[in-house]
Amino acid sequence: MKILVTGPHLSGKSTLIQQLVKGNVISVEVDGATVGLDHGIAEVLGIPIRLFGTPGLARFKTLRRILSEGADGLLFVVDASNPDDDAEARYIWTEISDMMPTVPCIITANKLDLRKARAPDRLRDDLSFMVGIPVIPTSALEGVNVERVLASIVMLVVYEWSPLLRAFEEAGGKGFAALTKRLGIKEKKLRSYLRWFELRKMVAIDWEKGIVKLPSGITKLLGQSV
Ligand SMILES: Nc1nc2c(ncn2[C@@H]2O[C@H](COP(=O)(O)OP(=O)(O)O)[C@@H](O)[C@H]2O)c(=O)[nH]1
Ligand SMILES: [Mg+2]
Repeated sequence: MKILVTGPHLSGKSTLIQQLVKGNVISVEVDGATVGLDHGIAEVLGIPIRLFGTPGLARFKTLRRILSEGADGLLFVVDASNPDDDAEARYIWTEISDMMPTVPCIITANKLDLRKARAPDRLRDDLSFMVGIPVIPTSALEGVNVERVLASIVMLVVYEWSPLLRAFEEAGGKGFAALTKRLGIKEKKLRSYLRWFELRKMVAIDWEKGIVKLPSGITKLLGQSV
């Protein structure tokens, strides 16, 4: 699974990714500002989650576009303590929601440890684009709520794909024919779906026997998403 971490410059994206991948991160920076990207692999219930942090400066739009390709979910990091950055947050939001209009998203109201940090409701008043999107307050610096943010976005992505994943869970052991029948699609289409999920490590496939299994973490998350 691939998750894009974006938001304005200095909102805490790199810090958040560092926390989530426990230091195993590749960063490209100059004077502490990410110019290229942050990348690391986190884990939720044994499912590897590839995190890609983008640069937050307006001029890095092309890089954000490239990094957004194939992303299954979005974490949008806002500095809750700094209203001066709201305009930039709006700008990046407009750009990214244009690039990936349909992927599941969570907003983190970061820097909650600072006295000036706005509570999620206050932040919603200031940033109207947040309407209808789940917000989780975090302190990336102190590691508060960071695991919850990751678990929540993974949950949303699994929920997004739950009709297909449920079909794989229920009929995956009976061969591809059972799945094509159940889903009402041709085998070629089924195979392309399966390759897509396999690439994201959301299914395990025995291509010769035509057996599809879900990793235990996915089964668990499916059980929680009713
Ligand atoms: N107080 C506080 N500072 C933070 C938090 N997250 C990040 N920072 C600081 O904010 C600055 C920018 O963070 P960074 O992760 O580099 O931001 P990025 O540009 O979005 O990648 C750094 O000095 C961080 O230490 C937080 O939750 N609380
Ligand atoms: Mg950074």
